[in-house]
Amino acid sequence: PARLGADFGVPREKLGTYESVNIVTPGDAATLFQAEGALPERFRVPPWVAYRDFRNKPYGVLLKTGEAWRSERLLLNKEALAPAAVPGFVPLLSAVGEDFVRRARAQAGLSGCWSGDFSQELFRFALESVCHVLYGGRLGLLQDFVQPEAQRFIEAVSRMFHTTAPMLYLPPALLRRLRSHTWRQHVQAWDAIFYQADKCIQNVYRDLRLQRKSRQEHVGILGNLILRDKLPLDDIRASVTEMMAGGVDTTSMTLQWAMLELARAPGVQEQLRAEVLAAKREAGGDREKMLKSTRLLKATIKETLRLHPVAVTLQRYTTQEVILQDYRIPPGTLVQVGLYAMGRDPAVFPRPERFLPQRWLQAGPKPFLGLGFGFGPRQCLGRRVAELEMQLFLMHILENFKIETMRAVEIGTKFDLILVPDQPIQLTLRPL
Ligand code: HEM
Ligand code: 2DC
Repeated sequence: PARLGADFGVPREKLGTYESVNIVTPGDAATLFQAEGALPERFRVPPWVAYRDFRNKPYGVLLKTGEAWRSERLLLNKEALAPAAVPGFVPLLSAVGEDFVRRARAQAGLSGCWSGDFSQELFRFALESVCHVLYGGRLGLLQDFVQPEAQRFIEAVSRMFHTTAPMLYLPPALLRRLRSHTWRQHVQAWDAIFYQADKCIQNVYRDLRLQRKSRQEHVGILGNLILRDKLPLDDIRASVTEMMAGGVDTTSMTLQWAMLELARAPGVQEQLRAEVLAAKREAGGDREKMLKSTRLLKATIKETLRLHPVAVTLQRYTTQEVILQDYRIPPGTLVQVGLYAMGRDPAVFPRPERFLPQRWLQAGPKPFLGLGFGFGPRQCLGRRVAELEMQLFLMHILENFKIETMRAVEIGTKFDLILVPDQPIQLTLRPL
């Protein structure tokens, strides 16, 4: 069978001009990912490709394919994903977490607690964090005065995601000819993203050239890439821009969900706090050491991403025939793993509606269950940064505050290209 078709009865879905096969079990995900070769490809979001073609900008790793993707990705992995990068990241990310706590304490000052929708605060926290590891310096977004430029960047990323969704399944050729309101807004959003990222990149480049920074200082992921001199500067810029944009809404929304779940499960919150405080006593405050003995903390993030994945699906184009649910799927088929659906399937996760980080700590293998960051060589490039950032944030918060939620309303999920809460999440931080 060379093509998908009704005569083969393949479970398929048509999205505009795109056809895909959809799977929802860990077993099928295992089959799919085990058959992926050295150059895995996912669905390339057409408006993102169209923007770069329109403005004649190079693709970063997010949109590159084939060998060009692989060689660049391997170089980026060394700086951003390798375990060897962790000791460098921990102090940088921990410092931003501490600043958030300081700010929260100040905000709690008068009334004794800090309540509200923390989205904006968390966007700033996330941007400050990712910039600290990318550029090795601080923007100062957790101060009282926030640079309007940083604020514009944050708004541009949200607008970029938001305007992608309605154009998601239009073919790029059509998109380029489009002069619609949505397309123009989308172009504006990316323009703002590239403009702000370029300014940050230029600063680092200039400092390095003028040797304003000693080699001892942390030069950041960007500085290391420039000093290594193995990638053309234009490619470095493209991927660093992607990382800066990819580091805002993803971790901030996940942290918001994590805090909501912990507020609704005070027992879990207490257990987690006990783990963190015990780890702190043992490690004498050494954050890197603490991270080695906080299993429940890691499980909490997995559990949060199970119920609230950032990506509604993972996708791969098959390169060889695979058998899924007794169907022969030909090479070149777009297959989607329904991450959101799988996370809430009682056959995969018993009592799926319950927030139970402990389920990740039970004995036995858990193959292809924790897929929040994707899988294999094409998995999330920012995974290490994101995990450390979120773990350190939650550590600092739990050491200092009780997390409460004011309302008992159910909060749903909506698709804004990434999955986000369908209404504002109201939280309270109460100093311990
Ligand atoms: C790709 C999730 C944070 C940069 C991805 C993918 C997922 C994902 C599911 C697709 C992986 C695949 O196809 O197997 C997440 C989640 C995050 C997060 C859940 C946080 C909670 C970040 C951060 C950055 C980032 C902080 C930047 C520092 C990227 C990039 C790619 C990617 C560049 C494309 C990689 C490639 O194609 O080679 N992410 N992400 N992400 N992510 Fe993340
Ligand atoms: C959106 O049907 C729904 O991590 C589509 O940091 C399939 C699809 C393809 C690629 C996914 C996308 C969905 C959601 C957002 C993801 C993206 C790959 C990377 C991106 C998951 C599921 C994200 C958020 C990156 C974004 C980096 C960008 C800002 C430069």
